[in-house]
Formats: sequence, C-alpha cells, structure tokens
Amino acid sequence: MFACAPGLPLPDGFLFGASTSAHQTEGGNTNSDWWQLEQHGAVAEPSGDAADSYHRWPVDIDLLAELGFTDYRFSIEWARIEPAPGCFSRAALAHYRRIVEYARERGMRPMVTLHHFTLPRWFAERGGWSAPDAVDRFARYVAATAPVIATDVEHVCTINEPNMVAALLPRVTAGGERPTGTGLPLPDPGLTRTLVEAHRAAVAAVRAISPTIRTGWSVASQGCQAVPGAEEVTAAYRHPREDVFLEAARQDDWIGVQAYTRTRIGPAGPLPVPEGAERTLTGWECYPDALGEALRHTAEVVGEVPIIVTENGIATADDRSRIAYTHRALDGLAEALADDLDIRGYFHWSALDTYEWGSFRPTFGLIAVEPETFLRVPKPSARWLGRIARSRTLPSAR
Ligand code: IFM
Repeated sequence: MFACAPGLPLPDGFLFGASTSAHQTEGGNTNSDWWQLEQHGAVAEPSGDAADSYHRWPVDIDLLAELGFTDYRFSIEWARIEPAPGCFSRAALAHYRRIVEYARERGMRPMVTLHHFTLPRWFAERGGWSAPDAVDRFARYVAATAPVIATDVEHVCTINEPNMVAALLPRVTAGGERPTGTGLPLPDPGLTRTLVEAHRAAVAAVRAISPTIRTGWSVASQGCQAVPGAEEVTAAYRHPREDVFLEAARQDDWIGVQAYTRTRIGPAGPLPVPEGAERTLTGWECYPDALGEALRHTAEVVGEVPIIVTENGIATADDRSRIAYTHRALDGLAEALADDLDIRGYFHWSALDTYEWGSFRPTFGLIAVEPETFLRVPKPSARWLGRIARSRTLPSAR
C-alpha cells in the first residue's frame, strides 16, 4: 500500500473530486437515444437501473463527502429536462437543483456537465447533431437549465468528450458497438464543426445565465506517442481527433483533460498495444503516465487556459491496481504542477462502478455498487484517494 507521504501541497481552490454521468448511474433513462439503442440490441448489455442514482444520489454525495472529496462532477440529462421539443420538466429541473443544493450542504462543489453522450430520443429522431436546428435546440436546452446552475455552481462542462462523439456517434447510431480496432476512427468533419458551434452557443447561454460560472468542455486525450520517424504522421492523426477540440477551447474559462491510456503511432498509423503489456478491463493498455503527458500536450495547444482533469482512472477488478495506477497518475499531475502548468483540479473517474456504455463489466469505480441491492461499498482506493483530497497534498512525486 502507498503511504500519503508529505508531498506537493495543492494550490488554493484546487478541485478534488470524482465524476459520474447521468446515463451511466441514474438508471431508467428511457427517453434517451442510448436507451433506445440498448433495447434494439445494439450493445451487449442494457443499462437498466444502472446504479439507481436517480433515487440514491444523496447516498453517493454523502459517501464522497465523508471520504474527503470536496468536488463532485455529474451530468444532467437533457432527455429528462426536455422530454419533448420545447417542453421542459419543472420536476426534472427541481431534481437536479436538489442535487446541487445538497452537494453544497455537504460542503461539496458541484461541477455540472450539460451533455454526456446521451440525447433525447426526439432530438436523435429529428437527425440529432446533423439537423439544421441542432445547435439552436441545444442552446435552448442550456438556457432552460438556469434553475439548476444559476447559483451555487462554479463550473459547467458543456459537452463531454466531443471528440469521441464526433468519432463514434455515427458508428454507434448505425447499430454497431464501439470499434475495438486500434486507434480512434476519423471524426466526421461536419459533426466536429457542429459540436464546436454547439459548444460556443452553450458557453454564451451559460454566461447569460450567470457571468460568474466558469465554462469549458472536456476532451478525451488520445495519448498519441510517435515512434521515431512518425512525428508528422502522429500530428496528422492527432489533429482531427483531439487538437481541433482543444483549439476550440482557447477562449474558454478552462479545458477538461480526460486521460486513461496512450496510442502509439508508427509511420503507417496507430500501432497495437505492445505485446505483453498489462491491459485494463476495457482492453486498453494500463498506462498511468497518460495523465502527465496529456496535461503537457493540452497546455501546449491551449496556451494560457487553465486545465482541470475532469476524468482519469482505470477499469480493474483489482483495487490495488487502481491505487497503483492512480498514484502514478498523480505523480504526473504533481510534476506538471511543479513545472507551473496552470492545473485547477482533479476528478477521478469514476465515483461509482457504473454502466460502461454496453457493459457493467469494466469497473472504474472508487465505490462498488452491489447489483441486486444497489448497496454502495467504498473500496480501499476510495479511502486512499479521499485521504489525499482531505490532506490537500499530493503524494510525493517519484
Ligand atoms: O465511462 C467513460 C465516460 O463516460 C467518458 N470518458 C471515458 C469513460 C471510460 O470509458
């Protein structure tokens, strides 16, 4: 077991928390496009009741607060808030508002994600992001979230992993699962443009709700590493899959880094995971240095924009591996902070074992969820990371 030895004190105001998303935890998200896909057998396993967080969210917040975390990132569900075009549910808005207020009562700062992969069925049926009025409809939804975010919320994430949406959404909605091949498919350029536009419209809508909310979006780091001689190929691979989304954040209040693993690139493109390398339950290479490397790459692209780690973690059934991975990832964070990168927070993915887009098998959670009873059981990693959060000091760097 790693000790929480005195190390690097965190900057004042540093956010230290855990993340979840609505569809992956709430359960019964029946009005969303993902639920629809699940019912049509497009993925191996449906989300069903997920972790039943739609009802058990106070337990989740209580646990995180007791463990020592000071921040909670969660998403609100567009399909619940706007179940039909232009029809906004006061009950759904009040539900999410209670989460914000309760988090504050428990001494936790809520970070609210407005869109985390799932869309209302009606929006998807009308062409989704390809519909001519998609951006306006998203902006109208964002404006309607005012009762949730107008007060007590300091950070809003407009769209989670727009680069994964642009690369994978066309394939998922065509009825296929996530591609399992090497590397990420090339994002659809039209979809990329629309998502950037939707982000800008959402930032404007949030600023109109409250100019004090700090708004950004979270990009999935591809962890691109060039083998010698493949530098140009790597830059060409990375730009449409990552950098274009980072560049779009240059006017934002912060940029979210979500880092898990790496992609090695050779002269002919992405290479398979090295022979014999340890893999996680998602099949990704276990590569904790991904976080430090992603922070440095992001800083190079966005310049002065503050960075928040909005996701980092590992899918494993062995909680000791989770601690080992996270310890090393935090070393990368500590080194980046020591080198004066402007990093304002760290959120672990995930607070709970959640629905991992087609399967419950890859467990990312700090807190286990008993599938029959939904009982929450914090793992040793939750206590270990909570102690670090409470100490406001990162373990000593390597
Ligand atoms: O579970 C996902 C999350 O929804 C988005 N970022 C990556 C996580 C792990 O795959």
